[in-house]
Amino acid sequence: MNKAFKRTLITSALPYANGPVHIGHLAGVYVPADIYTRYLRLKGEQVIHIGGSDEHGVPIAIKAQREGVSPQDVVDRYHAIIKQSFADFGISFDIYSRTTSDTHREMASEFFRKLYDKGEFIEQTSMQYYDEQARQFLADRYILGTCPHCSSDRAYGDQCESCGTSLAATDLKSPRSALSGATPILKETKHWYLPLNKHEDALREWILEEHTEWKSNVYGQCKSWLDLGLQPRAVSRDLDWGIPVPVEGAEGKVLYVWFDAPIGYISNTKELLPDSWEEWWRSEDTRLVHFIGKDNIVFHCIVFPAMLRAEGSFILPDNVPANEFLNLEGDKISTSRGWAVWLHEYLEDFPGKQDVLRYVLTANAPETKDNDFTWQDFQARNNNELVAIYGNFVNRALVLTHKYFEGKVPARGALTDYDRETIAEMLEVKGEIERALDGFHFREALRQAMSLARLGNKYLADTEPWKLAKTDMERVATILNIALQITANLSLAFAPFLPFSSERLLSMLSLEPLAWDSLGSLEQLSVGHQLGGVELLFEKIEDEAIEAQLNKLRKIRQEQEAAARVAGPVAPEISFDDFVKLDLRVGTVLECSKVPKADKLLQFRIDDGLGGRTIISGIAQHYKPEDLVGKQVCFIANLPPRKLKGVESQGMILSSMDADGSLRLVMPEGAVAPGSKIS
Ligand code: B3M
Ligand code: ZN
Repeated sequence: MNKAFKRTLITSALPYANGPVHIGHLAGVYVPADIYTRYLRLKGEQVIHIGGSDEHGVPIAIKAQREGVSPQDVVDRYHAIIKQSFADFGISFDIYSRTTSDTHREMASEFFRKLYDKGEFIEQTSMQYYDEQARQFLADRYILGTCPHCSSDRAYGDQCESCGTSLAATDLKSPRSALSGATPILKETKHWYLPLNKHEDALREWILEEHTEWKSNVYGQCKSWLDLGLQPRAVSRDLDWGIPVPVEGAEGKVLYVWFDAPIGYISNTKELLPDSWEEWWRSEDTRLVHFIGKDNIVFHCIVFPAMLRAEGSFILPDNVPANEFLNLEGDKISTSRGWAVWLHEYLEDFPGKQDVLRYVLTANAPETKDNDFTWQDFQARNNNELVAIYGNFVNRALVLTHKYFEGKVPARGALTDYDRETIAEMLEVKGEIERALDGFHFREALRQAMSLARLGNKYLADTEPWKLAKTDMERVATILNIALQITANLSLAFAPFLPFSSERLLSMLSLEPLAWDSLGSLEQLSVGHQLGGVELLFEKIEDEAIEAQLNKLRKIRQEQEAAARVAGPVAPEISFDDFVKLDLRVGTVLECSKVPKADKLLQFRIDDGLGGRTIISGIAQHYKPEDLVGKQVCFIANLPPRKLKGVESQGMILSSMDADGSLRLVMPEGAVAPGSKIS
């Protein structure tokens, strides 16, 4: 770390509190942030790790509306789940708060007000859709309409989910409000914009010249944004969920979620350290590091720094080690499609195996490119690395010491050349891990920690102390002393990565946590020190457990495919005249029986209010005829008659079929007179 810095402030992206967190979140942001924080803490540096839930924004408001609850209910629910998942996985935040806290509302309001008073915003009016019935402006997601590209009638104001095209709300044909169904009107609205262009030159110099050390994926994205030229960005929205714009005449307007969320880092620091938070945010000797996913780069490297510059009293980030995305079994993780491994579900299926997931996600972290999580790789890394190398080595060292020396650390005698080589290699690991972690290369750092376990494993396999027990106990003592020192060093080397296992290993060694500086030392355990009891550090994961996870995913995929089949693409548009040509009516079933020699057909006699008619319908596999007598059904009354199995059918009964092939008749919700028209 640069000498000029006295303390490190680490932030992790604030996840939206509209769903639980999954392995993609953990791999991209929270595990690396936690490794880094634990590493600095072990080194005795001044460090805090700030986290919290992002609780504003349109998707949360929409979810609440769909569920018929308040947005606060939604965020209360998911904030609790997310917070618990992070705690369960050992993500060691110094604070995990939320953007609905009073401290945050106040901080974000004051921030906005200061920029407003300094004249850092520009005000602009634009035309936006307004729902006169609901009396509010509509965010893009609140506007539905017909997609100009694929004619799906369920396209949103920002995107058509049928064909994937991104849209402007005004592109939609026949727009309607998701709130009331009314056709919205275009109405003038005023918003505050942060003129990013004003900060462009300063940002260009700060990033492109002064931060060439940033990860290439981050640097590259910033460069392309800057090269395109920056535009003013609206920092307010017409919405009733969020922090009110603290300006007169701004009723019904709130801060844009991406304006308030990053300020959450500051608010949460203040909540944690009410008396000294400013030292962490206003002092040039604080080093600020943002851990985020790649979709948040522009906000953390351009928009938030521009806000901070406009405010004027805060430091800018020193680094933003953003990761790429983690895919799951070859497919993009998607909350809405349910294609994810949820952290709380993982722990139900693999209780106590937090470190296995932390290990796999780090070993396979999407540091420079998108990466794939597969259950097979998860199993292989557990069985072939954690169990077969790390766990096996530790277990042998401990069990042999218990067997030959009653669990007391034996003394080293004369060293062989091979011993010395092993010890020298052990000493090198510290520098290698540090070099990797200082450069945010977490995979490499973990690989180095594992190389120490490999070294130990090889050392025992090569020296075979169990074969020497009868002939040369002094040699056995030396070997086991060295093996135990390696074991103690492993608890330290892995501590940032696998905190739960390190803690268990320390308790097997009966040791207090070690200081990072001692990593590689041959004096971690003194001669005669009594070890604790031995347990398995890692367990093999059997094929059945993996198969069960794969089955879960297969089921999700089948459900998705079925849903896609059922919904299908929308049929080509018809005119209203075409629709009214259909004579749809309700009738009462007078009689119903099976058609002889046809297993699928039922014959109905329907009271259609016009003297009655016969209809044949292919639903015999779904209903017993006697159950339908007296029921009301819907039918098309003006189809030409056609003969089926010698009987003339005068119409068609309406039904609907699920993806799994189960069929239900369409029936009026309450009784209506036979022959009533459907419109
Ligand atoms: N909630 C987006 C996300 O979860 C956003 C991050 C805010 S960080 C200040 O990806
Ligand atoms: Zn479309």
